[in-house]
Amino acid sequence: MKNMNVKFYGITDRSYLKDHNLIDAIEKAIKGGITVLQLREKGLNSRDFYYQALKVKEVTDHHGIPLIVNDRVDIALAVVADGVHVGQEDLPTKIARKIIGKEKILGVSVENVEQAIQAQKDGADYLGVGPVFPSPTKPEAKTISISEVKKIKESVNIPVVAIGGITAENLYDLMRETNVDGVAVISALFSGDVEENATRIRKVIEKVEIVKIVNERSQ
Ligand code: TZP
Ligand code: MG
Repeated sequence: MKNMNVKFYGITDRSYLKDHNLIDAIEKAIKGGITVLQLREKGLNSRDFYYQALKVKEVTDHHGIPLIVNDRVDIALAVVADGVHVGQEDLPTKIARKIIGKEKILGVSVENVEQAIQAQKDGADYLGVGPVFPSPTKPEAKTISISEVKKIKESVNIPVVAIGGITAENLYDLMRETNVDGVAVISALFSGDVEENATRIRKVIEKVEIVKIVNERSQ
């Protein structure tokens, strides 16, 4: 993949911020250790989404963090973001890849092995898989079993990021059991103290990495 560390994938959702400013919250998430940021805006019109994305890009560029735009290939290109993330109801992977070209990062949400293999074949750089736990952000979505996540991870050779209901408390076991490359977090990152949340989550991710290295060495 085009040079991106997916291990701590922060995704915005302004509804968790109450009266806090999105840009401040992103700054805090970066300070706490996210490695990539996705701008996810479900309610904005195109103009507002574009200006929002421009502002966010200034911050992510300043800190050297990749910016991925959710859903909107046009806005990703318009603000010269690092990439775009599409789901199974957005533009098909092949078409999104054709529009953004070879250099931009393309993420695709998948729910099963078949979709994962297809997305990889069609040009995805990484996969989002979930919800792995019930998600307060997407309560209507049916969870995917841990064994399916494991199977998806084993079926592709691009990075796999788990999403949905992930917290500092449950991510250690999830990452150890599934071997996913990263975790994507919305509510457990952006509700309350964003910097403290990010710092706690990042620490657990680092613990997973250390345990993995130690285990590999002792084998
Ligand atoms: N896709 C699957 S679950 C989800 C998305 C966008 C929402 C994740 O949010 P949270 O708050 O981390 O559960
Ligand atoms: Mg989408």
